[in-house]
Amino acid sequence: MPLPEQVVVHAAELRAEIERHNHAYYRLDAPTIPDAEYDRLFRELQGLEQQYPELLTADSPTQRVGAAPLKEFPPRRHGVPMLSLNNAFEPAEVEAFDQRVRDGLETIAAVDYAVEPKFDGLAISLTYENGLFTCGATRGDGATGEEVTPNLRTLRCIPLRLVGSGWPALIEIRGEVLIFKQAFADLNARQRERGDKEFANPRNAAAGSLRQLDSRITASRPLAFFAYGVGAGAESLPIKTHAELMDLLLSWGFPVAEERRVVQGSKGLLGYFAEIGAKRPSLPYDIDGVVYKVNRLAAQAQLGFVSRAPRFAIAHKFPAEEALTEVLGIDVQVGRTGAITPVARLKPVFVGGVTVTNATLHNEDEVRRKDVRIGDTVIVRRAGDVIPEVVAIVPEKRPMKPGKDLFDSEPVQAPFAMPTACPECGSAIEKGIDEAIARCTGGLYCPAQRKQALLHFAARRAMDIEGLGDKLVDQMVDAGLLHSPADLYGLTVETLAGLERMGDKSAQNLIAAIEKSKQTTLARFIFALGIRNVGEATARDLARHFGTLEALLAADAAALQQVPDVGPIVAASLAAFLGEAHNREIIERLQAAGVTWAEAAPAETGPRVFTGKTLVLTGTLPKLKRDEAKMLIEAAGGKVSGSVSKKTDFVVAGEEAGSKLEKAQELGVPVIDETELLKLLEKGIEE
Ligand code: 9MJ
Repeated sequence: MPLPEQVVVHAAELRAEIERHNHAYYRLDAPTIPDAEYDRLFRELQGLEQQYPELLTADSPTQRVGAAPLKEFPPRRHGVPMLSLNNAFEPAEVEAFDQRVRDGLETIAAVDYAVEPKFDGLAISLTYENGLFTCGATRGDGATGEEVTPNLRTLRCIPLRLVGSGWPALIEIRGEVLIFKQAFADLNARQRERGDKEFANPRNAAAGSLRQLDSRITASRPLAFFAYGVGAGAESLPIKTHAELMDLLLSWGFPVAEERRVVQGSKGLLGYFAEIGAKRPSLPYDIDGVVYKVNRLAAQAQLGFVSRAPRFAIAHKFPAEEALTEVLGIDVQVGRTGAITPVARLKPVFVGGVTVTNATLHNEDEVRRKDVRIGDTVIVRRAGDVIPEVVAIVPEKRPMKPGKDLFDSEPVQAPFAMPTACPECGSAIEKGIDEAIARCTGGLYCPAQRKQALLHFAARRAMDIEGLGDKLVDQMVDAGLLHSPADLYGLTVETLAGLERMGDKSAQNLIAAIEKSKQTTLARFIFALGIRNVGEATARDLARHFGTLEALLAADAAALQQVPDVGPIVAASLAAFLGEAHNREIIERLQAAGVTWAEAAPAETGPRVFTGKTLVLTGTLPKLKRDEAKMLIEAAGGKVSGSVSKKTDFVVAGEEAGSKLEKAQELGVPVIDETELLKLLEKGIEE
């Protein structure tokens, strides 16, 4: 059917009107029309779009109701990494932060800080291309997240098209998805009525709602969003401060914190902390602290980054919440690397937004120092998503045997004693000299370590084997089917189908997921091996440095320490792991089973392409300001130096480059221009 002009116009009018009502309802909390009238407009637009499918646009409000379920979330590499923030808890730490900032900026004057609440939700990145929302992703590991675009489309407070003007062709908006307190209470009431499981707290509910393969479920959840930053595209904004950035985001249609402000110096920071702390109970959403950011963007660039967090910002967290409860028992848990952790089993208690039934006692010395015994009343602390811990006992409440008077009674329970053998496998428990942590010496012989090693191996950020959960791993290890990760690749549908609660279809799915995991990256593979002290970031650094597994396997402790960020401890863990014949055998079997990766794939070169590299900037770059270029290079792990030497890896030269360019040419240091710099930042260095 041809598309009549007046239909196009009418659809555009309907869309504009619906978005206006959305804005009034969801953003201003001031509905402008009755629900029934809104529904009528919405259905009219839906009807038109059904009749003329070519009318449908990506930014139509009808697209907010959810789309057909996905099979999985595709990975999404962020244009600029999503940073995390360092934390401060005490005023002295805030003062130290302010001092570092002033030292870095070489000023004694009070620094202007943009301050804002710290939303307790989950961080996401929204990509807009020519003003149109095209992609949204979770933070993930900071470099790569999961794409959840259809889910984010359902959030009425996220603009599908930017309003106003002045945005670059491509921009990443950073912010937090959360659920307001009242909406959370209503959601849980609904869950209860339906007999569905209730959510522990708004943060979990928000995270669970956003990670739905079926976006229609997300659409039914009351998710909200606040913007607080920009990733890619920041360099071309006509602004000088973070406060201006927030105003700009607001003008484009994003909700931003009303409580944002600019204050001066550490006094201003602490004053704001006290003010928001007092307001916290009456805020409509949960916050777990406040965030301080150096206001001037040029100053931010000058301060740069340390590791994966900016030096120009810090999160000042509220104190953890505490509650009293009773110790029902003390067990020890065996971790993935054999670490033995004493754990207090507690009478369930609601603290920091969740019901806590276990709390860590950290290690033997801690239990002894705190003298925690069964039957004791204890103070339990939980901060944010940190593991709950026992802070102290309440001595007056300790159960005592009857005595002739107060001074003649003794505790009912003896002090806690660490077992000398692993409760899971019976192997000896050993503690190195000067080590706080005791370890089971059983290695992969210990089923507890084996189970966790397998779960780690299969984890999303490791080999990403979907469907291999803890119940299944427990069963397979107990049945003797799995001794090491390499055994996973010998499993068949028939073997699996014999397991409890495992239908043919689930067995096939799991085998398919295992098969799919064979194609991986070197960084993921190294991380998946579960080597002590080798986390995701170190695994990536190792992959990038060595390029091939063979080179890594051939490296000794000294060669390992050549890797940026690998110190003696990490090098020793790696050397110990690689020195074990059975670990090498597992690696060989995994490769023989077909686990493979593209060597030096761009994904592994990662966004931190300049780790360990020193660059020198000279002349005027066509697009980037000097401090913007510096910030990008530092965000990619590199250092910017003021002078050229033999150690310089690249000189980035612009217009009117002078003596530094000559020096580079003299020393044979590679010279690149801005375009090449940007290309390297995006694609990585081919070495
Ligand atoms: C939260 N969670 O509210 C940042 N955040 O800035 C605010 N988080 C942040 N800023 C840089 N307000 C990295 C994270």
